[in-house]
Amino acid sequence: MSLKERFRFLGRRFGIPERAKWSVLPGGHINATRRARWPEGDVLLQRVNPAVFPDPEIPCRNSALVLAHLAGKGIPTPQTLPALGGATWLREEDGCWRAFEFLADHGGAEKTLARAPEAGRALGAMLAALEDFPASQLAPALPGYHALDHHRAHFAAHREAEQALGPEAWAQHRELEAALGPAPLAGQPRVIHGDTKLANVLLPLMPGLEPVVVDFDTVLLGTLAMDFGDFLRSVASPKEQREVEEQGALLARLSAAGAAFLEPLGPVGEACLPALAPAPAAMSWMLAQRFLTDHLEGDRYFAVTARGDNLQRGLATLALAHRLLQLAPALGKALARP
Ligand code: GN1
Ligand code: MG
Repeated sequence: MSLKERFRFLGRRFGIPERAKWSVLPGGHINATRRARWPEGDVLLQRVNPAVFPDPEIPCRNSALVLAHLAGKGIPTPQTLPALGGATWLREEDGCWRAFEFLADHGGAEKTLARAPEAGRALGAMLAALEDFPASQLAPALPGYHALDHHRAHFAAHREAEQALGPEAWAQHRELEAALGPAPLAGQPRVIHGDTKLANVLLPLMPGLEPVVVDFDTVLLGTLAMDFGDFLRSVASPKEQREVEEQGALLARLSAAGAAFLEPLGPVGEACLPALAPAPAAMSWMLAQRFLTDHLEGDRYFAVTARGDNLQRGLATLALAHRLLQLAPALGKALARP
């Protein structure tokens, strides 16, 4: 059965009628996501990828637990749509399937960069609401996820990396390695989202609605620096492409978005400031190595449309990490300003 047919087949099990019109939702690198629309309904159906998540039920369970916790605290969350028998997700041979109501009055924050502070505030509020979530309820969805050492070791094992990157990118990589030190993402352990890119914050397209944070599959015990750094890396380059932007303009955008992110966290954020300034560079450097490793290993993890996509993403993300490293001292100062 083709993926298209699988979506229609699973769609019926979530109550999506034959007459629904389907469209593919692009953007994610891992899971397959489609939207089904008919006069009385609008649903997002998603297959969690078992080639990436060793047990795809784990992210489904973790995410359901966290969504219930957030909803209980009045944080706007995506509405889960159970399957016809009442199950929150369906475990199939080709992955784990689940559905949400499609939020047609919201749009991904990556489409309106000027609204990045709004997205940051929503992420900060979500993190603050996770402070009392019992981490013991979470199972690890991906071994080594957000473990910089793990990704560094995998990348370093590829002797052909230097040649594949070329002299300029290789020099950037070595400079980042020397400057960031052994543990640039360290900090007080706390439950974090784990994928705080702009596209995972849906902003309202009309007045009277609240932003909604989505994609809790990677929720884990991590540090504030990880979610903060990943957010600002995405604000700097939401499409993971080489961007041409004057450093001053970039710094102003990052400071505004970063300050908004920290605001709902109160003094917690302030105490962490020195560790937070290099975090965007560190998260970008880690992601670059993940893309590059996947390229060198034949694109088994991040979806590509053509051979070379992960190399391009990796090189662009590495160049970004290098720019973010140069900006780190100024970013630290800008965030510390009262
Ligand atoms: C992946 O699939 P998506 O786009 O939600 C990745 C994140 C990366 C992100 C970069 C489970 O997320 O870690 O930051 O791509 N998720 C996983 O766009 O590896
Ligand atoms: Mg994700």
